[in-house]
Amino acid sequence: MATNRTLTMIKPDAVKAGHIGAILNQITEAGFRIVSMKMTQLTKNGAERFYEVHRERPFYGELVEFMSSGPIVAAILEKDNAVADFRKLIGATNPAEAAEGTIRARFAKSLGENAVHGSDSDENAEIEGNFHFAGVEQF
Ligand code: 3AN
Repeated sequence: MATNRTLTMIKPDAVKAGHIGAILNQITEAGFRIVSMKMTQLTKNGAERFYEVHRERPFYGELVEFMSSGPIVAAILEKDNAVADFRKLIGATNPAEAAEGTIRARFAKSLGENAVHGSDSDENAEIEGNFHFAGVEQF
């Protein structure tokens, strides 16, 4: 069980706005090692599967449409206490509530288009990492 790993996605809004480099810089400056990384685009079906846990939430359809609307950058990140530390680095889900200097405070537009994803548990980090990357792509 990879308890020191998390999965991030730089979402379509932040990719479109040209923030890939700045976000990756903030992530590596905070001490995360990049284990795997790729630029890709989720299909609608892929986004539905990735966000399966949110299927019953009212924003599920909107979330799937948005996440499959353009390219993303997916990455597995490694650091002690990765899941919790990364969620601290990205800030609250709603950028209006995200602490100053966090990735969402700096780059996110709205609650729905909030620049980055971060796994919410070690268990989901492993599932989400394996969703995007084969074993031989995890360095
Ligand atoms: P987080 O990404 O901070 O873990 P979750 O897991 O509650 O937040 O939600 C997953 C994603 O669903 C969020 N990143 C956001 O893009 C979207 N989302 C969450 N709440 C809403 C909402 N009320 N309206 C629209 N989209 C939402």
